Amino acid sequence: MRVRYTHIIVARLAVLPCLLILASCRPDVEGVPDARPLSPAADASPPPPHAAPTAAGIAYFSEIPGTLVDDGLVGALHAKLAGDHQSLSFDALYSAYESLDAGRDGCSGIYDFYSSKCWTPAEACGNYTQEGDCFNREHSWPKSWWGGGTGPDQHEDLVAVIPADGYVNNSRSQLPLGAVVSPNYTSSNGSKRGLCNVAGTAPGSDCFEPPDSLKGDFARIYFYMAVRYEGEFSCCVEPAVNGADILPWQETMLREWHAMDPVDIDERDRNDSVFGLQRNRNPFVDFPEFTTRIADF
Ligand SMILES: [Ca+2]
Repeated sequence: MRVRYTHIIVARLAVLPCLLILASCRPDVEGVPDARPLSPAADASPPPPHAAPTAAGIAYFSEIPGTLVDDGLVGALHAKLAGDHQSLSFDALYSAYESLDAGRDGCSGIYDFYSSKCWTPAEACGNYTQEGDCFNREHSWPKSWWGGGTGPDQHEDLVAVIPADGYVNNSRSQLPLGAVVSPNYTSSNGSKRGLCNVAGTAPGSDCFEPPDSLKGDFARIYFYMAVRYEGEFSCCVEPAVNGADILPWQETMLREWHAMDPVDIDERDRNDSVFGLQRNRNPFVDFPEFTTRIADF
């Protein structure tokens, strides 16, 4: 094993100033054009702190040295996440969803990331003609971005393949995440599709924007994907990514989303549930400050 044991307290002390003043810990993005802020309300006051990691999260990452940064940290996290990963079958995701997110936003069934619907297992798609008809398994990092193959483990990765309304999912298709101006579709949970309003995107291109309360969740899923599959995707150059590398405009925006929508208890508990099924977990949910030690995803 390439990593050595270091007590987790070292890492926790090292990042304490970051936890206290999160904004000051954001990486230097000098030279990148200004991106649109999330929303005036989100800009008005500092966000609440991230939820503390669970005991399972602390134990899981305790062997990651607190001194590692950048490629060293990415390499150590990649080795652990890939080595521990026990993929479910794609078919098993539906039943896995039943044990995730219980109680989130008042949903004791299957929590939907693209709409406000709270689903029962029987409502899995199926055909749909409108929002609310059924839910399916959405690759939040679109599968076309790695060439569409169904081989392990990205195609059924429980961190990133999320329950989502089939109609809204189809509406997003493979659009990159981004702030939207003048949406041409808005779902029941406030997800929007329409013209991108983010510096660095191609003129006239469309984006898909989750509601503010989920922006950080998506950012952390993307950071996980970049690390878990670092060096594993030989395809493709897309508007937001190149292989498993997140392009600068997208990364700048996701880091803003990560700070403005901190980890809450629901997201943290979901990570524990994922770990129970898949045997790996999202490090950026347990330790949001890991992002300050990685200059480039
Ligand atoms: Ca959130």
